[in-house]
Amino acid sequence: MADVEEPVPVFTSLQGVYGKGDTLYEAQSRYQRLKTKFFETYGHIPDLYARAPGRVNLIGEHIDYEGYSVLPMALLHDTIVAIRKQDANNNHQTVRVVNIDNHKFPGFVFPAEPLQEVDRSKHQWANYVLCAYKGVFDHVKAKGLEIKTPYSGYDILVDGIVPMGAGVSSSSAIVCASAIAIMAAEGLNFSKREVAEFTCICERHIGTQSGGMDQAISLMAKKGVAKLIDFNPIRATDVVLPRKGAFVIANSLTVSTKAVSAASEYNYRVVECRLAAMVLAVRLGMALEGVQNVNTLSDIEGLCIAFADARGESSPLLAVETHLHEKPYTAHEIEDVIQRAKHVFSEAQRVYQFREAVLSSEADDVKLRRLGNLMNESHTSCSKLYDCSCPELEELVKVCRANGALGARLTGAGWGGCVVSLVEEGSVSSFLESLKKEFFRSRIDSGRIKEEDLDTYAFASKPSGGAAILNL
Ligand code: NG1
Ligand code: MG
Repeated sequence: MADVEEPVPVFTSLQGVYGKGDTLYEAQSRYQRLKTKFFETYGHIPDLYARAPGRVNLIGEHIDYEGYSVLPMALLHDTIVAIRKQDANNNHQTVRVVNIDNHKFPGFVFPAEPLQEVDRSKHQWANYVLCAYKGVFDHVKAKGLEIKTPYSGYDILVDGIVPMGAGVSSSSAIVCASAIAIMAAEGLNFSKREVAEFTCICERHIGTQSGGMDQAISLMAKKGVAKLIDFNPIRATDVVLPRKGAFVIANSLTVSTKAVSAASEYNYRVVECRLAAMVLAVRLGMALEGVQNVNTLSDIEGLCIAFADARGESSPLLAVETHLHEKPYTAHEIEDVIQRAKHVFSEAQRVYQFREAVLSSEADDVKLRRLGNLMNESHTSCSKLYDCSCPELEELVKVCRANGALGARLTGAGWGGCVVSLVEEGSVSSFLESLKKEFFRSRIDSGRIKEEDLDTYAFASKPSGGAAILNL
């Protein structure tokens, strides 16, 4: 059975999920605290727990929603959820959602009604749980399974340590963890692929027309390897990274408020890409009935390649150059659209080049340089062609490169959030020291962040494992 067709794993202890040593110890105290707080809040202990990790995307930015493969790895940072199904004899079934940090994230009560709409006009953290709740039952319904009424309610407690608004997918961590918790509380277990698909769809109720990278890696991650994620259908292939390399994640401290203001930027990009795809389809001779079904640039890649091949070249970029510049669209009118399409096609190629470099038999240091160069090219393309960077990200990328990063790029949607750098394993601590001096020091001195929190803003990470249900 392919990995993606396996059910979401169920563990009876933390050992299978978290590493030994400090991390396991920290995990133990987090789960213990969750249990205690659950009892204090609801007067019962939870039925079960679920966890889902955040991720860092190594390469392949803003191309998942265009149907192209991406290459992320899961972080150890995760969201954990404790859940209990409310007693069946209670006539007032509700979905109660509380956060362990209830000062910052106040609790909510929703009616136990899985078909309710998510109110986008009020951006509140518990909407992510509501999306998951809706997603599980939309999926149950889509499968033709019976949903018993009256609907059962749940008591839910959430503890997330994935940095927020940082492009490392705190949103999908909470959606995926909540979804598998509700699924398990209902006695259901769908395959990782199914959960990845329906959580991608249900997270869109937040308001962004996102692709499926974050949910897919959160569910399909495997300890020690990054994953090449393909879409339509979702597949996940192990990518074993060179041992001598390490990835360092550093936060630009500019929040990428994608679910609020940057949502429009993100959604514009989705629309611009669709526009580019439709114009290219028409230009390349597709019949109008066909054009209606064109949604993404990957839908018309075949046409682009056929066109380019006829000219003796084989890149979809040639079709972009030739066809998107022609009248009646003036270059000015369509400039953005051309740039977006160029980014998507070239970024899609870089993902495969990255994977090829990883698989090549070259020495580790040669490999690492190639990977670093691809990451740098990816950043330039995001910044110049896709226009999803910001001054703080540019500054941080520069600092990373000047201090030994073999490659450094924005990760996640951009417009703020984190930079991921590839550095040699042996120089991780000196690299972190340099970032502290050259980027974070002034921000600590000005009181923007606290020195003791620095390791939540800059850290090295190895690929960690995927989402799991825990019967502790
Ligand atoms: P972040 O910014 O990490 O939430 C978003 C999308 C991804 C992908 C990246 C850009 C969501 C849930 N995720 O990630 O699907 O498109 O941007 O590559 O919106
Ligand atoms: Mg997100």
